[in-house]
Formats: sequence, C-alpha cells, structure tokens
Amino acid sequence: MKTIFSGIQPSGVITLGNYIGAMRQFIELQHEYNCYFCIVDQHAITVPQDRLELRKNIRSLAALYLAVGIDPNKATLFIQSEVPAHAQAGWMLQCIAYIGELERMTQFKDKSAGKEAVSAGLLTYPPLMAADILLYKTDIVPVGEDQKQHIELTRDLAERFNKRYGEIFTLPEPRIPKVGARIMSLADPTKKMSKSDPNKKAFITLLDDAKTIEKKIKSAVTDSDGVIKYDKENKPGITNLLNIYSILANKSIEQLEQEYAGKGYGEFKADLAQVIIDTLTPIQEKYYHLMESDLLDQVLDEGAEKANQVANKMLKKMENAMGLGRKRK
Ligand code: ATP
Ligand code: LTN
Repeated sequence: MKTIFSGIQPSGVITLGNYIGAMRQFIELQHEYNCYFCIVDQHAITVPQDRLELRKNIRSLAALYLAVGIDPNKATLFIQSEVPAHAQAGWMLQCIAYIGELERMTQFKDKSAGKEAVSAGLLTYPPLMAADILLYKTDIVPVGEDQKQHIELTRDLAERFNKRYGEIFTLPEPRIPKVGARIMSLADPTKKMSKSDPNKKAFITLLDDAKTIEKKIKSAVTDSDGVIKYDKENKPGITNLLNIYSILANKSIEQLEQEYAGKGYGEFKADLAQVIIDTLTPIQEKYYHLMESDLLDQVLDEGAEKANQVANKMLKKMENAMGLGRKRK
C-alpha cells in the first residue's frame, strides 16, 4: 500500500479553500492508501501566534479533520510537535538546504513581503515540511496548487541527501486536484484565499454560521457587467464563485452558466450561499459534538504513538547516514 502524507497549519480556522483544495481529497484517499494527516503547529509558529488561540486552533483542526470524514481507524491523525523527530529531521535537512533555494520560495516571498521582522523559521519552513514528508517514506502528497514548489524542493533535498549519504528517502509526488486547487480570496480574487488573511471577509471558514456566510458571499468582490460567465482573466471574482459553486453542488460550469443566464448576481450569490451552508451544516454538527467528547484526545494520543514509531525509525537511519551521535541499530 502506498503512503500519503499531508499537513494543515492551525493558523486559524480552516477555510473553504483548504477544504476544497486539500481536505476533500484526503477523505477519498484514506480508503486506498496508508495515510498520515498532520496538524503542523510548528509550521504555524513561523509567524507570530497568540498561544491561547493556537491551542484552540490545534484542537479545532483535529475535530474538523474528523468532522469532514477522516476515519481514525483508517488514517493516522497527529500533531507535529508531539512527534519530535520532525524538528530533529528538519534540522538535518536545513543543513543540506541552500539559503538561495529557500529565498526563492513564493510562500516565503509572499509572507515576508513588506514585513519589518521576518523570523528565520519562515525561511527554513520548507526543510521542516520536507522532514514531515520524508520521515514516512511518503509516495504522494495531496495539496493545493500553492504547495507544489515546496514538494519540488522536498524532492531536491531527498535526492541530495540520497546522493551524499546513501539511498534512504523515497521521492514523493504532489497530487493536486484538477479543479479547486486554488480558491481565490473573496475580497481580492487575484489572491489566494488564506485563513490568516487579516481581512475576515476574504474567506469563509468551515465554522462560519449561515448569516456570516450569506454576508461574506454577498460582499464578495465581482465586477459590474452583471453576466454570470466563466472568464478567469476578465471576471476573476465571478469565476472564483462559479468554481466554488460547481465543486460543492457537483454541477458543471456550463450547467451553471445556463442556469443563471439572464439572472443577476444577487440571485446567484444567494443560491451559492445556500449551497455552502448546506455543505457546512452537517460538518459543523459533527464538529460541535466532537469538541465535547473524549474521542479527540484518544485519537490524537494513538496518532502520536503510531507516528512516533514510524518517524523514529527513519530518524535513526538519517542520523546513521550523516554520522550523528553513536552508531545504533
Ligand atoms: P495560512 O494563511 O496560515 O498560510 P492557508 O490557508 O494558506 O494558511 P495551509 O494550512 O497553508 O493554509 O494549507 C493547507 C492546505 O490547503 C494545503 O494543501 C494548501 O495547498 C491548501 N490550500 C490553502 N489555501 C488554498 C486555496 N486558496 N485553494 C486551494 N487549496 C488551498
Ligand atoms: N506547507 C503546507 C503545510 C504543510 C504540509 C506538510 C503539507 C506542512 N507540512 C507536509 C503537505 C505535507 C502549507 O502551508 N499548506
């Protein structure tokens, strides 16, 4: 059975973008692959986080993984910081990564742009992500479009390590969905929807209530020509909304264009809001139930135990390959 690894940062409540681009795929994949899904809290602290908010977001993300349909009997769900091998392997990979290649990462450029103080961790974020992936001999990494570059770097680091120290790493492949790999911001449809966007109107979270969803969709930036038509170049706002609608309602773009021919943005947006509400209501019901049960801690404890076992084996191989410490079996 092939292995899958993916991670989501607890840097806020996850958005429709995270759900469509990443999580939805996880649910299908867990039936066919050996899956590890990680709450990457050490990645989240590459930018400042409030400690209480972070704790809350970690727990909330764990509950959301389960609420959308991750089955803990099939997949291993765990918190990155509870498996120390990630940071240890991340350090080793930092030592073979070049500053130049890290500075070329678009996520680093986007997140550091215009900031006075940029943490060193923001730059060395990708070797930690490479450690996440490589520790589990991962074959496939399901992610949204924005993470493709990081997976290419992971492959480069793995190849470099294998050449210098011996063939121990499997080279992972990204798996990017054909549709919905890049859901755009509702406030600026030329930018990716991000859960850490300071403008709350830019995204819909999986926990937004019906009123909030209606308001956010209503205020989503579109254009003034009033035609509901897919046109990425000239109508990025409507195109983004059509994409979301099409994916969640399981209708083709053409079907939607026909259905809304001659109708206004108001009606289209009201219907889209309803489609989102219908998708999120059952997830939210499960979520609130999970947040009150003991199941969450049980799943995370078991997940950490399994992940530690697997990751420590690879960590030892890495240390032996590089000559760290004393030789161990
Ligand atoms: P942050 O704003 O804190 O950087 P984020 O919202 O970009 O977070 P991540 O935790 O970095 O989300 O990403 C989790 C997963 O969701 C990744 O696989 C990523 O590729 C995917 N993803 C993130 N944003 C989008 C988006 N707008 N459309 C599709 N997929 C996305
Ligand atoms: N960098 C990713 C989150 C992430 C990840 C991973 C994704 C950390 N480790 C391992 C896939 C595999 C992000 O910002 N979305």
